[in-house]
Amino acid sequence: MLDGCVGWPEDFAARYRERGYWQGRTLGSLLRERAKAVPDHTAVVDGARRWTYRQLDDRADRLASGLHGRGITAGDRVLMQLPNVAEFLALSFALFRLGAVPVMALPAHRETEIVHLARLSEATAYVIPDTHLGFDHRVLARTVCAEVPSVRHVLVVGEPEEFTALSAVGAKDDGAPVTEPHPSAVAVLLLSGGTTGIPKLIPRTHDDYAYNAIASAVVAGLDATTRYLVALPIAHNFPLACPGVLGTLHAGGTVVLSPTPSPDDAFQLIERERITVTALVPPLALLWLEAAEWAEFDLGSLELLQVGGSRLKTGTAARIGPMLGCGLQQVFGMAEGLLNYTRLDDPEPLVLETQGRPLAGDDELRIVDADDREVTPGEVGELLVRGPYTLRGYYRAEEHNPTAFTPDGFYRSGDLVRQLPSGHLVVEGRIKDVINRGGEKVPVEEVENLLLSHPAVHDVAIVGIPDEALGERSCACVIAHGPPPTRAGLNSHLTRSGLAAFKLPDEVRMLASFPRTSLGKVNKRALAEQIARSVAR
Ligand code: OOB
Repeated sequence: MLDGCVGWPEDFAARYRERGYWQGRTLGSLLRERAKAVPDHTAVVDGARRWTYRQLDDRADRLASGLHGRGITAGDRVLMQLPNVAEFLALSFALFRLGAVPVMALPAHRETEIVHLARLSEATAYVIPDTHLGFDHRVLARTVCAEVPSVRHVLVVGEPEEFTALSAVGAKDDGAPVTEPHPSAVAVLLLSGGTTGIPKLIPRTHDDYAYNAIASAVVAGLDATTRYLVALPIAHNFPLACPGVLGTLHAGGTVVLSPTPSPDDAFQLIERERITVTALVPPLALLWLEAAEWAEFDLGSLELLQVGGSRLKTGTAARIGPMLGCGLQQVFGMAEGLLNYTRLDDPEPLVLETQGRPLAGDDELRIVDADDREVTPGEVGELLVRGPYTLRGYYRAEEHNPTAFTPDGFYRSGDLVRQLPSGHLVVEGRIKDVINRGGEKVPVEEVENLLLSHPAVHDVAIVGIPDEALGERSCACVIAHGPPPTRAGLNSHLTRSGLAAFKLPDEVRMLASFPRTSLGKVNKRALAEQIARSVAR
């Protein structure tokens, strides 16, 4: 395995192979097989561009060989920050085939996140759009090059300025032969939404991620007639592989890319491309429900809407079928691995009220109390998990791993759940210090540390407060030095520090002191309750 990764113990690996979870296939080969079987079928639609399976496969091959010709080799990390464009697919498959490892950053990330990810992964290359939603990624690339010496290549989709156009790679004779990686090698590094401290990277192997996508495609009922709309950012695990893009391509269906998840873009594409399935986070599902009331588009082709990323309210869940005319699948997943799905033939109460049951027979779940003792079945506890597609350690995180995993290899999800006799889970809360803004994860400690560097901030604690649309929003509680800073002042400090906009506090409160635990730590639960009470008033 890639240096800095923790593999599965040999007996587990043998079992996962024997039981058919790990089939010894690479992600690159999934596309290759389909391209042989249905070369002229449309694989991807991006605006007016339509690529067949053969065209996508050829582009991936040419890019792989062109990148290799430029010195990018197996095991190299490539920081990818692309929006929902067809090049994302060609490049991902090129890297899978080359054995180079994409690091899946989101378009919303800024200097803080990107420099951290580039450094942590010692990325050789950084791949960006020229501009996206008014932001010039080339400016950020200059900073990344100046700060992170490992970054030798910047590849640009669009106008490259002093960098290299992605379209120039593999276009002429700059190629070199490529050998496919081993299926047990790391295929991709995903970003964790759910840990304390600075964001972590999650190694996913070809074997485990192929299982993730293929088994998910079965559970979501995908086949060659599937037309999957990528509405969420494509680099996120949910639209990428649950079953998302990889599952759809494996099934021989068509992937349609929406530039944004807004009903304005998505509804038009659903009608034009006869979309059958898509995935959303709860606040977007709510927005689509509202928009569907007045929108004049024909959404009749839609068969299934997957919703996950944060807790979907039962009331919202119940409106999806009647309003959008499609089935609902709740998904409780994590980039670290474990996926829970409600099944297409589950009775309605389970679909509306639970977050699904585990994907794999060999997903081992433990629900434990604060002392790591299993709770009585049906009681709420922290979810720990081990299985054929759940990581055994974060990338280059030797210090953090012993607290993130049990000694016998269970990942501590930080989620509070209870399990029904059917195996379905209900997510009841969490103990990790993350704010889940409707599926967007705000790593609290990262933001708190940046706020502490503001001269007027003496101490700060960020807590979540209930929000009708998002489920929760973030509130920064500040003890000031002298004159209190304003929210605008603090947010511009964070923006100047290069933090992604979705992490900026939604609210700022000035306090004289924080409630503390007996050990002197900020009692965040008490603080959150105090703030929620004052909001309610
Ligand atoms: C998905 O993945 P991540 O890595 O961005 O976030 C994982 C965390 C979970 O640990 C949990 O705290 C929360 O997001 N979460 C949910 C949920 N789905 C995820 N909380 C309540 N209800 C749900 N349905 O968010 C993700 C990955 C794959 C598929 C879907 C979502």
